[in-house]
Amino acid sequence: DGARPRVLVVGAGLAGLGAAQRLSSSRAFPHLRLLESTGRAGGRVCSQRFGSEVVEMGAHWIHGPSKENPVFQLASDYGLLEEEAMSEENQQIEVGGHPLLPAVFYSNAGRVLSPELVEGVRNLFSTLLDQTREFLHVPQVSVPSVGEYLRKEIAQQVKEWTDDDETKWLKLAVLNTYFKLECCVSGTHSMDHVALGPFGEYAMLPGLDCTFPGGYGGLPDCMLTSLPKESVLFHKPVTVVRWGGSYREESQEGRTFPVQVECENGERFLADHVIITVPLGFLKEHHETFIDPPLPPRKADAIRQLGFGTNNKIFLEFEQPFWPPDCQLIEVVWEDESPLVEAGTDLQDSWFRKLTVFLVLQPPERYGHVLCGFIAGKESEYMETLSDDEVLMALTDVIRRLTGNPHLAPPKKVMRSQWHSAPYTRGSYSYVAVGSSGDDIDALAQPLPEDAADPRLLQVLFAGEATHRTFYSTTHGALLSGWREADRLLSLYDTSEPHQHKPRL
Ligand code: 6YU
Repeated sequence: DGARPRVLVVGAGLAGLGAAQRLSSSRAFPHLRLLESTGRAGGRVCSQRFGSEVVEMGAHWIHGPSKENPVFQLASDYGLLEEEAMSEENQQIEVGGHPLLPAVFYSNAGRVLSPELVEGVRNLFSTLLDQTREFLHVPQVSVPSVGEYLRKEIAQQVKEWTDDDETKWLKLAVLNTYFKLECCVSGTHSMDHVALGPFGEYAMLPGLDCTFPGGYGGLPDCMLTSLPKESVLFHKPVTVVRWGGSYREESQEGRTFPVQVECENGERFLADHVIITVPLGFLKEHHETFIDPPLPPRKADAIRQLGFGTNNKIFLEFEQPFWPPDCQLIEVVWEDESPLVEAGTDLQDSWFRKLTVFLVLQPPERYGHVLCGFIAGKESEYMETLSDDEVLMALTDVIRRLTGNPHLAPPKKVMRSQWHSAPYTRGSYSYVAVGSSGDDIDALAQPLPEDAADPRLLQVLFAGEATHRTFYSTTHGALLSGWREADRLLSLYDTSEPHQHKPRL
């Protein structure tokens, strides 16, 4: 066994766990180690207690839960989903990435907007957004970003609107809410940062997005328990991955390893292969020192060019709901805003304006009256620097304005994610930014050395959501990327027994 290849996996998110699970199901890799910087598995899948219930600080839904979605399949196998989510009927529903929930639009003028007005604007926005996905094979795009395309089209349309001025402004204000919502979906500060040409490459699967009744974290937990206990090491932040070397262990005379991974506490691990699954945000900050010798220029460029922004959640618990009983989504409209007018940049005075949507956690019999607000971009990063009390006060003020009730009782509890400050994540998820394309995703996924004569000489492999060309920014993209790299290694070594691709349940 001593001669069998040694593999290290860095990061115990879904990509790392998926890779480790697949490798450990083959006898070819008895020397497998998973190094995780934090004290828990799951990474950006992160369920936490909020009072007596569990809420999601990271990934929320299974996007497109249907046969082709490996997260859905695995979660179903582990028995983590509700019957309804697994029904054939639910699997066939096509929502195009935006599930429709019963929503109420509140404006900062203290009024609820007419559903007819909102519906018309929503249809317009979703038609335009669909158009932005049609530029994939167009050689030359007229504007570089999704945001600029949408604004150009809106500016055209406005000229044909026959409404009175007040209605026109209101419609533009609602459109602006949709822009901010889209920033949350793409995890970006502005849709002007999201590249237009490649936007249609992100693939959507059929199925009505569903959640995990016991928390998303059940999935990484189950995956973790299927791994040999001694193979997973927590609190092991890797500081440098050295490759192309010839490292020797005292106990293993004669055998040399090309890879040496060093942790913050100085501990070192030798390997034949390492699969790196750290988030793109971490790589952006550290790639120059994290990998030694440094990455080839093409790969370093990909890391710089691809986008990795922030989307955070803010949970608020109320004694009494201020929203109607059937409402599942609260959307916030600032009547003085328009996508055609540059927004103010004063974060301190207006960060909360970027928070555009609150999800009402369902069912209320279970959660009580809990809202989950989403906020993306620089405003979200600024929010991370505030105290809980400051966030609570600012949002109480917003909600008082929305409801027109200056005496509305403040939420009794607040909790939020802080993904940009998280040292081993540095943001929320990736997007294809202006100046980059799907080729950069593939370049990032390319193993090293690039010119390996024999694939067995591949030393550094890359997985993680940002390395999946069509499913980036999702849990299924992450899981598939981990499997992809495990399969790459499995294919290099003759395994006498057929691979067991089903995880041990
Ligand atoms: C999804 C959803 N979802 C909301 C929010 C967030 C994300 N996503 P990990 O980071 O998990 O693991 C890496 C590990 O490495 C980690 O444990 C680190 O601690 C460790 N590490 C780092 N450095 C290390 C070191 N030096 N040494 C050792 N270890 C180290 N996805 O499917 N549904 O609803 C959401 C959402 C707030 C933050 C999400 C969602 C994204 C997923 O969470 C994410 O992709 C995966 O969990 C990542 O797994 P991983 O293993 O790669 O990394 C058209 C178009 C537009 C395209 N976008 C549209 C899609 C919308 C995406 N939606 C997201 C929405 C929400 C609400």
